[in-house]
Amino acid sequence: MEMVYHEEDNPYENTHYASVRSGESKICSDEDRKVAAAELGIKRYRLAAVILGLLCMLQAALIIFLLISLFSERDEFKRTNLDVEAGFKTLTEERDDLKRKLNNLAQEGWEYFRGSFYYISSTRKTWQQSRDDCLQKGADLVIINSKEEQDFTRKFEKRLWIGLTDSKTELKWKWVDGTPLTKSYWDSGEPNDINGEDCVEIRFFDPEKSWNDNNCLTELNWICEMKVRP
Ligand SMILES: [Ca+2]
Ligand SMILES: [Ca+2]
Ligand SMILES: [Ca+2]
Repeated sequence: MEMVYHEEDNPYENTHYASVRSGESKICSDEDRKVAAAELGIKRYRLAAVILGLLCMLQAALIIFLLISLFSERDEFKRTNLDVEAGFKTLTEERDDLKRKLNNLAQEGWEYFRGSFYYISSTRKTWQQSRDDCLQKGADLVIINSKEEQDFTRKFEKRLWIGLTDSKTELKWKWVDGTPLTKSYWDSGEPNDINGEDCVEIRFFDPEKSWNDNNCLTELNWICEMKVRP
C-alpha cells in the first residue's frame, strides 16, 4: 500500500516551517516599517521644505510690500516737502511784496487805521475828480463804517469829500460801493440840498455830527480809503 506523505503529518517539519515563516515575516515587517519610516521622513522633509519655501515667499512678499510702502511714503514726503517749500517761498514773496507796498504807501502819505489805509489830498478838486484820483490809486473815496472811522476823518481838520452821494436819486444816499446809508453824522439842518447839493463833505471838525451836502462841482480836498482787510 502506497504511503501518502503530507507535510502536516510531520510535526517537526511543520514547526520548523512555521518558525522560518515567522522569521521571514518578522524580517519583512521590520523592513516595511523602516521603509515606511523612511517614506514618512521624506514626506515630512518635503512638507517642511514646502512650508519653508512658502515662508520664504511670504517673507519676500512682505519685504517687497514694505519697500514699496517705504518708497511711496518717501515720494509722498518729498512731494509734501516740495509743496511746503513752494508755499513758504510764495508766502515770503507775498510778505516782501506787501512790505514794499506798505513802504510805498507810507512814502506816498497814506496813513493806516483799523484795517485800511487813508490818503488825504494836498490839492482840491470836484467830487468826481476826487473820486477818480482815488480809483487811480487803487482805492475809493472813504466809506464811513463806524464812529471810530468818523472820528478819524475829523482829526485832519480839513474839509474833505467823502464817498457818499444822492446824485442818482434825491435823498437816497448811497456810498460809492453801492450800499445805502444806514448810520449818518449830518450837521444840524443838513442835508438841505441848497441849489442841488448831492455830494457829501466833512464840513466841521469838532462836533461828531460833521457832514454837509455840498455842490458836487465845489473844489475841496478829499480822503481816499484802501481796505487791506475786511
Ligand atoms: Ca471804511
Ligand atoms: Ca441832494
Ligand atoms: Ca448842505
